[in-house]
Amino acid sequence: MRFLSEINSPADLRQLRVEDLQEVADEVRQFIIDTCSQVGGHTGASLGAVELAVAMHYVFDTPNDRLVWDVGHQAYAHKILTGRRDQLHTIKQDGGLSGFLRRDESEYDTFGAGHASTSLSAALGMAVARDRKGEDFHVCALIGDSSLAGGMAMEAINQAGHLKSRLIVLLNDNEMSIAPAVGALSRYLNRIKEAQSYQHIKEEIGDALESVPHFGERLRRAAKTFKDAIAAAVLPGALVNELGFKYIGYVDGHNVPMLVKALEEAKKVDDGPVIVHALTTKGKGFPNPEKNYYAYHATGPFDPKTGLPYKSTKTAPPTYTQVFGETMCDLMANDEAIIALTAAMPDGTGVDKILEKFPDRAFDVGIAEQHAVTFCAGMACEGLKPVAAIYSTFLQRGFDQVIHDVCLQDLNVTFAMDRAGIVGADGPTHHGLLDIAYFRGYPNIVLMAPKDEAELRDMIHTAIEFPGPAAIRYPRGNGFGVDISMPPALIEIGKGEILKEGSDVAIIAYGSMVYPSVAAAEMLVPQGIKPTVVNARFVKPLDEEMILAIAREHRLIVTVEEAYLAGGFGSAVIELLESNGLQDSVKVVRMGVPDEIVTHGDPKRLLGNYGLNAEGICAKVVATLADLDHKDTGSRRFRAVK
Ligand SMILES: Cc1ncc(C[n+]2csc(CCOP(=O)(O)OP(=O)(O)O)c2C)c(N)n1
Repeated sequence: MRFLSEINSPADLRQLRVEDLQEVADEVRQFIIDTCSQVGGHTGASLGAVELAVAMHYVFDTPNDRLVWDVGHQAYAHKILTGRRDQLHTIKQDGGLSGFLRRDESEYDTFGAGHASTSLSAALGMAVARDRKGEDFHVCALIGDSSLAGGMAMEAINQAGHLKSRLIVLLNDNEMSIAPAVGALSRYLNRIKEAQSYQHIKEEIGDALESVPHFGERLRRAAKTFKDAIAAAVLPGALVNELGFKYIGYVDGHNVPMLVKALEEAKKVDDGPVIVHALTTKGKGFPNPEKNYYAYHATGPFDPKTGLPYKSTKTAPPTYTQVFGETMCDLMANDEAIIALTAAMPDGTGVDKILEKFPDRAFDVGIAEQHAVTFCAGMACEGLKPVAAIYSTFLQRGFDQVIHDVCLQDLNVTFAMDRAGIVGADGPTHHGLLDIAYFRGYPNIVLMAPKDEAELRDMIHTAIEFPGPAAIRYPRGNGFGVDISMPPALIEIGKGEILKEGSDVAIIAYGSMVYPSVAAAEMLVPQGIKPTVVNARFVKPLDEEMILAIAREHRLIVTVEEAYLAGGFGSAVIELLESNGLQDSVKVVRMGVPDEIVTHGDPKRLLGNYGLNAEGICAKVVATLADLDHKDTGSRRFRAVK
């Protein structure tokens, strides 16, 4: 590495000549390939943005000038150039660098990211603050073509054009989301590209006509009027003229000197926002002859020579995501009213298989969770049975739409909330820990969580057939390998399942915590403790009858959930007991995630930190029973003394 080993901050980069920057980019790209081949990561997304990062840190006086990245998954080159090169191999791992951006990780990470389409709003806020304070730095937001189509980004564009704030937007246009980009905006960006090549052709034609003897100039003028009329229809008119943005582009996003020139031009625009349109290739330089962008947006470890993933020899049970996709295909084959949706995560949610099999009844709406929810509501009004498969964390975006558009109108929409719980390497922005709390407060939504993949099948069927809103939460990763060959069956709404009957303690578990609770019970029995174990299945409606009966028969209830405790499943149990005057007759201990931000890293370790595994649940039961015994003896002794 001729240059990279000497670059410890962007200031070092800025000492170099423009002519050397392409080589710097090559070195950064190789460094990403070498590192990601060992530890995995958002390889393809980051490889596509190498030259953009080099050019931005060269042109802008970072960190004084503010760079605002969208999502942050593509920012590995930015991390490398801003003093984090030697920690890149720790990315997304316990105690290592975040896979996204965090203000507390580096002063160059001006705005935390992880969810899409935030950069323009944040950058505009910074630009407005700068102007109010009378300061003079540049603000440059980098955003991908798919994130640009997200609602928030559109709202920011609307305001930026109106305010005429000095703001630079670098558009990283690779025609890809995680899957191929979808939507009219993506078509619009293509039109810009076509229009520009058209402009080129137009000039060539003009030149050719001019050279016709005698009539040349007349011909050229006539052609110009006609061609201009067409050009006006396809040039980037909407963004530039109507929305108040200046436009520089398009630029080859892998040519650093060209990018530097374009960004230098953008810096000169001082009377409003300007967009620099860079064309990039996702996964540029990835060592795989097959152009499978879809697979290398993010990768696990891979062979740096072939780009092929290191194959695991273990055969694992299917993931919840796969089971969801397959179950939906089974159900959709028998019921034409069922529709499947994803918001830009076809492979992540299993909707890719549905899109293949039922292209007319499955939609990828792009990074548009809010729209996805209300789009479902509209379809439900007309008698369809839409199922929106959206990660728990991303459905936070559609909260109001779920309440206002779906629940309030009691519409039959099913929410399949994948990645509910602790997701691990992606960290705080991606953990799905809030969905119970954010939905539980609304009266008519049914909330459920399966104990395993077979129950997931039943719940999908149950939720779709339930005539009102229903949501199912299920975790990231593999199921337990249970039999899933049976056709999905309906489950009685609001009915839990007693898995083991005991008398000393009742462990009432929700969703992913049922199997660990069963395992904990097996560890308790040899210690002379007789546990009851319940698969709650529903947090709304709760199986009130069963829980109240359990409360009357046990002195200790332990609730277990993979979610924030505040407003969660355990809270629902306590509220039920309180409403029935049982709050003092049974001790309730709630296990779940406490009131703190959960970091990134190995999901097993993270769950273990909160006692959310068999050992932790067992230990909690043993300690609480010992405590109760101690208090009992204490109060007996106290009564005896009296
Ligand atoms: C609100 C939200 N929805 C979905 C995602 C998942 N996601 C992460 S990156 C990505 C694709 C982004 O595409 P684009 O903006 O074009 O950037 P690229 O990866 O192509 O560089 C998606 C859908 C997210 N991070 N946030």
